[in-house]
Amino acid sequence: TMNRRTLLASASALALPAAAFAQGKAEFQLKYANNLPVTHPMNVRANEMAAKILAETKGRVEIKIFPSSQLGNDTDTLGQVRSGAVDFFTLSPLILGNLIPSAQISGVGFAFKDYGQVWAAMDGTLGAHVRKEIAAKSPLMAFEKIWDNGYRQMTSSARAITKPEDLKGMKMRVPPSPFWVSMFKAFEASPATINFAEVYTALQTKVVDGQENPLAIIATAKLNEVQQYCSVTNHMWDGFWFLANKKSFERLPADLQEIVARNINAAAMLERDDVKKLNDGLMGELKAKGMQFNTTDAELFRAKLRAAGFYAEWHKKFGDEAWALLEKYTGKLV
Ligand code: X2X
Repeated sequence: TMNRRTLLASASALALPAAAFAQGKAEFQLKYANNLPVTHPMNVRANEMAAKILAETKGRVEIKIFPSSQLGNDTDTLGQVRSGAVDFFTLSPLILGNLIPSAQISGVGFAFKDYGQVWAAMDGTLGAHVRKEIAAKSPLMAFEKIWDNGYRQMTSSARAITKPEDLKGMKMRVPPSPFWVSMFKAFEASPATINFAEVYTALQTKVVDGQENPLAIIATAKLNEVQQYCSVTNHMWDGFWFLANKKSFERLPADLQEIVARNINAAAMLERDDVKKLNDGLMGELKAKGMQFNTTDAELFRAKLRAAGFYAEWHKKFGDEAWALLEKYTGKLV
């Protein structure tokens, strides 16, 4: 039998406010699913956020967190949040692209030069444009502040990727998103869409040779155990829209909606700081664990995308108006 200490330790490892959920007495019990390990800042901040919401609503709103794709992979969970079986879900704008194609615009390769541009755009009119599309064209809504994932880097078990030619024919895992497939086809890699829940195993069994993710994910999901090389490409920025099933959220009285929304957005701001610090500081730690790093010349990769017609194709798909919203923050892209 578990003693009290073991119980507490396992409860905190699951990132659940144990006392509240053990009782399950809240008037509104909401499920929040995500695809990341409990140790990632997203879950650390979400856990604090849920505790604050429980306290501020005097126990009326309980948010139960399901990390690590416990309720299913991203494709399944997107279905569940659409139907209302799950109430909240954090998802990359690019995977959301399966439902709302225009959401993918924040993933354009080498678009945002720095975080100044990222937050100006996503907290500004580009983000507002995407959130409006989500609310208008799906049963979902996105809270105002997007959560950070970070700038993505390429890893491989086959060879170091130092120039675009190294990607030629390489079996690369990409998240399930038309935009990601298009980008890695433009690099002449051989992209395979695999949900994050299956990535570690796919890399371990060499179903694919490589993948791309920010260092915070590589470290917390321990992908360095199955990937030897890491190429600092910063080929795109990625975030997570904090999505709600509209009906679930609207069931809450207005005063509770305000408390929930305010705490979700405040947690996003804290998570952004954590993720930036983590991504900036992890290279040394991963090197010490045996990962080999190399730098790359971004202009070579960008030129490859340009030559493949990647920017022209997506400019056309997103349309002039949306593309202008992006370039308002990034400057001319091509
Ligand atoms: O699936 C991924 O690679 C991840 C964790 O970065 C996303 O959710 C997009």
